[in-house]
Amino acid sequence: MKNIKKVVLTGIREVGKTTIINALLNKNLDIIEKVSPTKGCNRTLISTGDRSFSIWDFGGVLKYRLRFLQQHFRFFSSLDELIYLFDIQNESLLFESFNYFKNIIRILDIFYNHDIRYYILLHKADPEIINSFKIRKNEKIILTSIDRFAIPFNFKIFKTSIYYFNNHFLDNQFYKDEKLGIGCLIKELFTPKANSENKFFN
Ligand SMILES: Nc1nc2c(ncn2[C@@H]2O[C@H](COP(=O)(O)OP(=O)(O)OP(=O)(O)O)[C@@H](O)[C@H]2O)c(=O)[nH]1
Ligand SMILES: [Mg+2]
Repeated sequence: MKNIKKVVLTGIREVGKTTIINALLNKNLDIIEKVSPTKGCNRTLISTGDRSFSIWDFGGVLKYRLRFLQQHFRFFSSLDELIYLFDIQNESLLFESFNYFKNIIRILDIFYNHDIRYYILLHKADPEIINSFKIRKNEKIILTSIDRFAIPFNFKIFKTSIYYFNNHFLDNQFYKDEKLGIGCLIKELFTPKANSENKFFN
């Protein structure tokens, strides 16, 4: 039987979770499709060779977020990778986003403190604004909040955008290297090319 890894993509509403999954599935993004807010949680299976990933796309609307936290045993158990998205463009939602992040981390720390890979995406860092004052400022706000909160886990953090999407990696190393997970794949496909020098990490 295949070893299926469970990956959760989460964050508050409209941060771009479903769009990333659609890009991974369609393998190209000529146009960014309009997506509706995710209702509840959608699961997608991505298989490569002997490996399969069950990707859980958590709806970011408040009523679903409350359900995931209250019924965490249904949603967070047996987790292999957690990918948390912030919308780095939307300053007004950073506080709400960080609160949700803290709640998830607390639950994982208390109930599921095992071998999970953690990633934070500072998403919507689009090419034309990635170096702007606003993006740098929001990045600082998020990183400072994370530092203050003293997360008990080791996170990989990177700035991503759908506009960097590049599928050159899909059919190559990722499928051959059994150590690489979905967080690593997202980094490869959705960050500026210059970043991809430090390609492989765990
Ligand atoms: N500028 C910009 N917009 C993006 C990016 N990624 C996604 N979006 C847009 O953000 C909006 C929300 O995207 P979704 O993928 O539906 O967000 P979501 O996190 O799944 O939202 P919920 O299902 O409500 O939790 C859409 O209009 C996307 O086109 C990005 O990298 N940059
Ligand atoms: Mg969605």
